[in-house]
Amino acid sequence: MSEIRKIEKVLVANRGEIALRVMRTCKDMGIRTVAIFSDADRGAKYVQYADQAVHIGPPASAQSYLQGQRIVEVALRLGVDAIHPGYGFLSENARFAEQVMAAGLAWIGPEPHAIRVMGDKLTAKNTVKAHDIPMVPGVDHAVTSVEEGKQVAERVGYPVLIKASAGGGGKGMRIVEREADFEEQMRRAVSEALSAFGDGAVFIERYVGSPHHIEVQVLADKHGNCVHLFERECSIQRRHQKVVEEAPSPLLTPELRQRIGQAAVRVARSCQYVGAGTVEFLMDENRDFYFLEMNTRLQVEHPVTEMVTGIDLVREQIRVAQGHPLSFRQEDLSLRGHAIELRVYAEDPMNDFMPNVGVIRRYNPPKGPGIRVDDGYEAGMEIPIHYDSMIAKLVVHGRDRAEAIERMLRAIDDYVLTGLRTTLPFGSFVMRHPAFRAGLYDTHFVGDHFDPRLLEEPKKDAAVAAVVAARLFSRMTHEQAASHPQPRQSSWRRRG
Ligand code: MV4
Repeated sequence: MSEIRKIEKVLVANRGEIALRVMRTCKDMGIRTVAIFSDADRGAKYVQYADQAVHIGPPASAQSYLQGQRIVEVALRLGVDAIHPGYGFLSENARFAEQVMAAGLAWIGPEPHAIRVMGDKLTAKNTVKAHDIPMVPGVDHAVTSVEEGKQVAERVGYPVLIKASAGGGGKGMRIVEREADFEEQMRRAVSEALSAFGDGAVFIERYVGSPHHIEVQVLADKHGNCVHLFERECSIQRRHQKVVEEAPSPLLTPELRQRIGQAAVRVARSCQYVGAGTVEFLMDENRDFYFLEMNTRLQVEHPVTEMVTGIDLVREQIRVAQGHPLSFRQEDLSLRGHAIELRVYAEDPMNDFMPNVGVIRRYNPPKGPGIRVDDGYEAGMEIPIHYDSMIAKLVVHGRDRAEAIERMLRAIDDYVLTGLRTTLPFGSFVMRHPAFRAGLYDTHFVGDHFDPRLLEEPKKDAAVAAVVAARLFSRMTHEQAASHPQPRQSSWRRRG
C-alpha cells in the first residue's frame, strides 16, 4: 500500500477535450503520453498533442474507445505505466479497472470495489446509511410488489419517485402523484429498468419538488486521508444534461458548506474511496440536503473547482495513483473567488437543443484574464456524430460572482465559432437572467425560464427584459391562484 510507484508514461483512454486536458497535466509533470484514436478522430488536437498515438478502430465507441482489452494491449506494447480513463467511456467500468491492474498497470482511478458499490444506487444507499448521511425518506431495498410500493408511498407521502437501482443520471425514473397511478407507473419503471439496464430492481423515495443539484468534490489517498474541495452548483441542466455549473454555490453558507463537505467525506470513506470523486446531493427549498449518488470519476465540470481552489485535480489523481499521500490537509484548502463553466455543445438552443453536428468554419476562443477554455477542436474540423456533442468548456474566474458573470458574458461575446449552432447564446441568456443573477434558481430553471424567442436578438436587453417580466408575472399569478401547494411538474415530464 505504501510503496511509491513511478509513473513516467500514461495512456489516456479517452478522446477530445478531456484527453487533451489530462495530457497537459502529464506534460507539466514530465510524464509522456499515449493517445488512442478511432477513425473519426484522426488528426484531432489531442492526437497531435500526445507523444505517441495509436489507432484503435472504427468510429463507433463500442468498437474503439470501449474496447478495454485492446486498450490494455496497446498500453503494454508501448511500455505505458498507467491508464487514465477521463470521464464517460470506460471510466466507471469496474471490470476495465481490474483488467488494467491485472496487466500490472496503474489505474488512475478508484478501486473496482468503490466503482461497483456506487454504480448500484441501492448498494450505495446501504453502504452510506451507517455513516450519518442524510437521505431522502424512502426505502433502501428493491421494491418488488405493487402492494409494498403503495405502502411505502403512503408512508413517505405523495408525490413519490420510483427509481431504477441500476440507473443514474435520470434514466428509469417515474414520478407518481397519487395512489391511483402507482401500479401503472411502477410497471413502467420496472420494464424501463429491465430494458435499459437488464436489472428491474426499483426503489422509492419522496419526490423533492424543486431541488438544487449540489455536488461536492472529494479527494482521497491510499493512506486514509480524505478531503473535500467544496461544492459545485449544477442546477442549470436540461434533460439531465448540465449546461452551466458554478463554484461555490450561491445558496450555501460557510456553515452549510462545512456540513455538506463533511458528509461527502463520510460517503467517500464508507466505500474506502481513493482518488478524485464527486458526491451528489439534492438540496430543497429549506436548504436540507440529501445524498443522491457518488460519481467515481473526474467530472466534466471539475475545472470550476480547480479555479476556486488552485488545485490541479488531474495532478492529484496521478500523485495518488503513484502512492503519494495528499500534499495538503482540509485546513489548507480555501475558496478564492468564483468560477462559472458553460458547456459549449454543438446543439441548437433555438430548436429544442437539437444536435447540430457539422464542420467548424472559423474558430477563435476567447482569451485574457480569468478565462480558461478546455477544447478539443480547431477550425476546419468536423464534430463526429458518434460521440457526445460537446465542443468545449468555457470556464471563467472572477473575484466574486458578479465579476465572474460579467467575464462570462464578455468571453461568450469574444468567442468566434462559426459553421454550427452552439449553446453559446444560451449561455448569455442564463448570465443575463435575473433569477440566475440573483442566485435564485433550481433544477427547473430551463423549463421555468427559457424561451428560444429570448435568443433571437441576444443583444436587445429590453426585449429580453420584457419577455422575462411577462413570464415571471404569469408564474406569480399562477402560483397565487393555487389554493393548496401543488407539486411542481418536472421539466422532463413536461416535455413528455
Ligand atoms: C430526485 C429528484 C427529486 N426527488 N430524487 C435526477 C438524476 C438522478 N441522479 C437523480 N435525479 C433526481 N432525483 C428525489 N427523491 C429529482 C431529480 C432530478 C434532478 C437531480 C439533479 C439534477 C437535475 C435533476 C433534474 C430532474 C430531476
